[in-house]
Amino acid sequence: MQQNLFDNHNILSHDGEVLFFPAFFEKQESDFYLDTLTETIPWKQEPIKIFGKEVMQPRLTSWHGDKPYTYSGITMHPHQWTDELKNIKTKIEGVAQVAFNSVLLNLYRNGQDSMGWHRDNEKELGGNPVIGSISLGATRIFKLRNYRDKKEVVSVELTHGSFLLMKGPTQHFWEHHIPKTSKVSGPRINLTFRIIR
Ligand SMILES: O=C(O)CCC(=O)C(=O)O
Ligand SMILES: [Mn+2]
Repeated sequence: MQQNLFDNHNILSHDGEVLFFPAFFEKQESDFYLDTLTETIPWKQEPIKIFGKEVMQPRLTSWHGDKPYTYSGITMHPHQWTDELKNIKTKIEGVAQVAFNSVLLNLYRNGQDSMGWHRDNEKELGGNPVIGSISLGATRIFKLRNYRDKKEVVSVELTHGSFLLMKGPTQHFWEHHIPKTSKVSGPRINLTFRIIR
């Protein structure tokens, strides 16, 4: 049964809006995107600056869109849109009701690759960023926690073919991350569509 893509509840009870669509793409389409993106994206391991020191990110990345993007002390120069990226973008825009102009791709090679706590609050994303996030491959846990007290934590399992949409004031009040896990050995691809002003 196709779920109703417009009738979805907010997984945050206050100070933000995060919608989760577990079966956004069917299995066959998800498998196709996982294989094709694995092969066609120019994946690279890039350094970031943490307290002025350069360290390698624990995952591979690629940036696609019209403009460069700077975060954690590095500037990513854009690659071209591929047919698959354009098709995914069109489909999520129908639900998000915004026009994305860029996408950051992350490849977590196994359970030891991860993403630290952060907010997507670079100023070129605007005041209330809309971030559309597709997951393919191994299921990983996505955690959100209240930025101030760090105590209130919300967890979501990001399954193959799922879509997570963050909007409203979420990036002001909540930070998010992908923890390491010993339970996962396979790769996961994440696409976070963004609007760069
Ligand atoms: O892998 C994910 O689901 C999260 C990625 C993320 O937070 C980011 O790229 O900013
Ligand atoms: Mn993020």
